[in-house]
Order: sequence, then structure tokens, then C-alpha cells
Amino acid sequence: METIFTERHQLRNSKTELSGGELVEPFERPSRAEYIIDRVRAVNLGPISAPDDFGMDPILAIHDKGFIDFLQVAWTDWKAEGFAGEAMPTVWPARRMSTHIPTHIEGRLGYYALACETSISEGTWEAAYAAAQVALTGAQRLNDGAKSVFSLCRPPGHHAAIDMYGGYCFINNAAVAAQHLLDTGATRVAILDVDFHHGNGTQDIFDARDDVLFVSLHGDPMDAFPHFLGHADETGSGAGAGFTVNYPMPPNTDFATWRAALAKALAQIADYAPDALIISLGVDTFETDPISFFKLTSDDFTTYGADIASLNLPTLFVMEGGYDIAEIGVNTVNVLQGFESAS
Ligand code: OKP
Ligand code: ZN
Repeated sequence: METIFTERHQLRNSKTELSGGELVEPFERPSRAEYIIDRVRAVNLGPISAPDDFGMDPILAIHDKGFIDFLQVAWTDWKAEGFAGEAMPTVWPARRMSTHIPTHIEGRLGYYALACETSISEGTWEAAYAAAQVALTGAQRLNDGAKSVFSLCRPPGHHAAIDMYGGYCFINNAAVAAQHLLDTGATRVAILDVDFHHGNGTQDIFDARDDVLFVSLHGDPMDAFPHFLGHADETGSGAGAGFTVNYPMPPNTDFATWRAALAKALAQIADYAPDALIISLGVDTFETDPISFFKLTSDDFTTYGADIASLNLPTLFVMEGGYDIAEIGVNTVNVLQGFESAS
């Protein structure tokens, strides 16, 4: 399997995450991608290629223009205020308040943020742009005939909504890739999100559409981030009714339970008969992940990679989360090797 990767991910190197009331080193840090690419090399998964540049149009096909303009200037505008720390919101357009977009950077941060743990820092936009190109290049490889591709995106993307960032995400890499496939010949694309956290951004983007089936397995939002989306009763709206499927699961969910939900998800994807499958691949379902509560082992990742291969669809793996960094390379590549061994 070919891997698409660029060192430009290192430009996303924020120093601060608000966690437990403290500013800590972010869980989503550059070494994550380095451990994964090291493992890709160690097992000779396949060639490693730099992304091509598809420009801004495919990003603007998914995201609001005002939001993308904001992401490009947020760090500069924040620094111009002379603040000592990294850019983070402290105020939101909460219930019954105005939705006018403020002029001041503190107001714009609150308008476009869905959470405040994710600081915007120097290079954040450049890395997010590069990650989107990594996803787009992977999608184009499917168009060119590849059976499967691994887009090693960093920063991740599945929490990024049409006009909101947060949860370590800025541009929704999987959604941008799905739209590219639809714009270049596909009729239907399925996105299966196996990250521990609900892909609220992806769900938001495709909520009212029937050309993308979104299926997510995740920690119950009653107990887990993003807390305000991902319930089982969210099934899509309008033309998209029935094309969103959520499997929230409780603390300490083990692989047997998780795999049973995966089997249902795979059957629904098979029924949909998509032209291509995108996996939002987070390995924060791992038993020792520091911010999650599922109990998958390293071998379980291999097993479910093979389960996904049973769909026999052109498949793009897009990297999302995973924060037990010492094991992130093994767990991620186990999914890809499990998939390949069953293909
Ligand atoms: C990003 B991805 C835990 C708070 C977690 C943000 C989590 C973002 C996860 N107490 N806050 O889905 O892996
Ligand atoms: Zn996650």
C-alpha cells in the first residue's frame, strides 16, 4: 500500500493545550506522525510519496470561505494584539446571542471554534493545508486505479465542520477527499469513522446529503468529546435522511462489542454500494490511549483491518487520532497490514 506523507506536518507544533484546567503539551504533537512513518518504513508497507498540490478549490468545496480566510490570518491577527500565548477562544455565540461575526480576533476565534483546547499557533494553517493535500493526493490515487492508499494526514480533520475548528482539527481531510472523488466521477462515497471520537465535523458537512454515507463508531458523547454530537438518533436530515449512522459505545467497551458494531456498519456500507470507501482512521480506541476509554489491543487493529477489506472497495485510509504515541505506529500499520492480508 502506498503512503502519502509530507514533513510539512511539523509546521503544526502548538505548545499549549487546555486540559484539565492546565496548559499542557498538546496530545496531538509532531512525533505522532514520525512514529507512524517510521513503522511504515520498518515493515516496508510500500512506497512513500509526497503530496501533489490541488490548490484551494477542493478545500473551499467543503468549507465556508469566511472560515478558511479566518484560519489563514488567525495567528497573524492574534500576534498583532501582542498576546503572550497561543491563540485560543474565551467566548462563544452561546444560546440566544448574536451571530454577527465580530471584528476583533478574540471574537472571531469564538465564532469559528467549537472547542478551546486547540490553540492556533505559527504554521498551523500551512500544516493543515498540507494535510488536506495529502488526503486529496490519496483520493486521486484511487481515481488512478489504486486499490488502497494511506494518507498520513496531520493535523487530523474529522472534528472540523463547515465553519468550525477544534478537537485538534482545522480542515476536514476526509471530507475534502470524499468531495474530490465525487467531483471526479464517483456517484456515492462512504466514510467509515473508526476514531474513538465522534466525527462531528464530517457528519455536519454531509448531514443533508445522500451522496456520502457517514458511519461512525465512537465513545458515547454523553461521556466523551465532542459531547454535543454523535448520538444514535442522529440519522441525517432532508435528502440525507438515513445516510448518517452513529454507534456510540460506553466506557470500557471491548473489541467483541466494538467489532459487532463494525459488522453492522460494514453491512450498511455494502448495502449503500459506494464507488469508494474512506476510513477516518484513529487508533485512539487503543486500551492505553491517554484520553479515550475503549479497550482494543494491538492485535485487534490487525483483525479489524481485515474485516474492512471484506467490503472489497477502493479504500482510502485518512489518519485521524491516536495518542499512545509509543504504540501509534504499530497500531496504525496493523490496520493497514490486516487490510492488505485480506485483500
Ligand atoms: C481528536 B481526535 C479529554 C478532552 C479531549 C479533545 C479531543 C480531540 C480528539 N478530556 N479534547 O478525534 O482524535
Ligand atoms: Zn479521536
